[in-house]
Amino acid sequence: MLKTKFITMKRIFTLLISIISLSACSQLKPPEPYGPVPSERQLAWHEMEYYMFVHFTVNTFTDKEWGYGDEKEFVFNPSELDCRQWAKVAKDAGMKGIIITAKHHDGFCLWPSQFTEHSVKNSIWKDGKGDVLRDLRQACDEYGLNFGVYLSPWDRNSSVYATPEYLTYYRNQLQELLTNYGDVFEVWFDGANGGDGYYGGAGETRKIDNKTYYDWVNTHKIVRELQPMAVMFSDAGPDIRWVGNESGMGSLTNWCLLKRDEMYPGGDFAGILGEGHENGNYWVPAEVDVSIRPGWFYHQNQDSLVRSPENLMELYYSSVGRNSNLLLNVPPDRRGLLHENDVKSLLTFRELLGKEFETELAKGKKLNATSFRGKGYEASNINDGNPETYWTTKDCQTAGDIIINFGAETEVNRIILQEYIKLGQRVQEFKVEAYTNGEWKLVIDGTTIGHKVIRKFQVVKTSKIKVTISKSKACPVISNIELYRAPGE
Ligand code: FUL
Repeated sequence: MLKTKFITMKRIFTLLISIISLSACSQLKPPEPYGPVPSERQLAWHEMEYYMFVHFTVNTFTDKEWGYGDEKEFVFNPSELDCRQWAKVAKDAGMKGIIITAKHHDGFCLWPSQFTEHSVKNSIWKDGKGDVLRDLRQACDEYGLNFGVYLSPWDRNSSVYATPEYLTYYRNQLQELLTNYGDVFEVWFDGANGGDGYYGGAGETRKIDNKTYYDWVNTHKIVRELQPMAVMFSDAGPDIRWVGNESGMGSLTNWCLLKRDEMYPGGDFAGILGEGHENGNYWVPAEVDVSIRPGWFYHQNQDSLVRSPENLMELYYSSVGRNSNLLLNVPPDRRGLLHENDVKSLLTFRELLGKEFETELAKGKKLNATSFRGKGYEASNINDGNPETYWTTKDCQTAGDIIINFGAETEVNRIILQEYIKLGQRVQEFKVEAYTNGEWKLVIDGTTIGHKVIRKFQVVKTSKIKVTISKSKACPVISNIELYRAPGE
């Protein structure tokens, strides 16, 4: 009798223990991913944030933006071409890679493609033995930069453009680029398409149907097969999307999500691309492409129109600061070098950027959250320098706040916020407040966060900053918050 009683009690006890540990366990499990999440290649791309675009071809020598396709190969003749100079400048400027126009709309190839005569192999440069892509690859390796290619789908030189045969030609070229030049981090598919051109001497207008002509699905397969880590850019993805303008403006509300199936490259979607789709079913983040000069290609008469370091800073805030990557075009001149004015501006901007984010103010300070998920998900994770840790709440909570206590009156005017995007983009609304004269005062408010948001505000002197996630699709997951006092007001 006593024995049975003992066994029953033991059973109840064991049951209780397992219920307790189960609920504790389930509470401490990380949140489930919400909605689409980035692929490994997209995560690597997000980390890059800022890299160089290089527009260089026959246009550099003919002073054009769009070559007609009839340019003689000999016009391409840089006197001092030095890809190492480009790479050194990119590195010193804090950039993480270079994407080059391997072929622009004029069809001229910067590498000796075996599928056309319209390339460097028939130029005077290096007696036709040169290969800009090879030189750039080597320079990128030397300076630890990633390497990417732009291969214009529109080809105004090709006699077969607008026929099915052109697709084979285009894909052959893509294959050359993706097999002979090492790892490629991004393949840039431009959206400009069709129109008049040389087309092997026909000199006519050729129109194609953007939706069907290029059969993108099968072209994409080539990239996936040959360069699995490369992201593909176009105005409709598949991996990275155009931001919808060429003026350097990312959107304040910026979802990394897109209803990609409803779109196609070269379509009329510019109005949608800034914000993306809140309920998009694919992860397709935005890239801001913009030139340091008015043109994409070098024109001597624009030497005095290079963006100032301060202007580049504005671009940085409106791109990287708005959950986008910044692809900044710096076109080499006829020597084949980045012009002195451009270099000066880039390097001064780099210095300014260093000063802007010199001392992080939240480091080592006391952090509190009104609520958090449990052990392992504390507020202190948002400032531990580890991108893999984060603060989050229980699954049922879709709002929450974190207070950063400086311990003394401190001047602040910049904030960086990051979501842990491996679990999806969740935050819909946030606000930042400062504790002044005994009350919380609004400093800034915003909508989406995503990979990164950097916001400026007027200097506040405060002992505490509160970051509130006021609306989120699911429990907010914040991996990083930084605060700064940048020079100036
Ligand atoms: C556009 C092109 O037409 C421009 O020439 C430039 O290459 C820009 C980046 O993309 O669509």
